[in-house]
Amino acid sequence: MKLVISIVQDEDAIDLVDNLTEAGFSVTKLATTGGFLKQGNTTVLVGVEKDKVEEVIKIVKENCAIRESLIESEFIPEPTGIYMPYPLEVKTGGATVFVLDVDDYYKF
Ligand code: 2BA
Repeated sequence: MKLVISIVQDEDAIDLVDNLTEAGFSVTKLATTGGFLKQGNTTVLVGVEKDKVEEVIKIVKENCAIRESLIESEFIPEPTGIYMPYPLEVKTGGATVFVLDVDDYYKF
């Protein structure tokens, strides 16, 4: 048995958990915080048989792909003196995934 641990952005977590659940996987969702940015993220735990790991990773990839979004950054002064909003491209999404061996598994 394997434990797939996926650290994902909060905005991707709901769809990810829904799709994993619909595909028949048992899922635990933890509210976590990244050590570098100190911002909230979500850690999703899925215990599965070895032959199902690829399917779990595929669902994570589908729901947490890195994508670019446009946000409006600070207002930048134009030569005319008017302050205009300046659109900025930022990357969102993405996942950090660990696959661990599970020595023992009990349910009481
Ligand atoms: P990512 O590498 O995509 O990591 C996103 C989040 O995944 C991390 O949040 C952390 O919660 C988790 N994570 C990533 N690698 C891990 C690992 N080896 N072990 C345990 N958890 C892990 P943050 O720590 O807040 O990092 C957010 C983003 O900041 C990272 O995105 C990376 O682009 C950057 N980053 C992280 N540590 C850095 C460092 N020491 N120097 C420069 N940039 C760093």
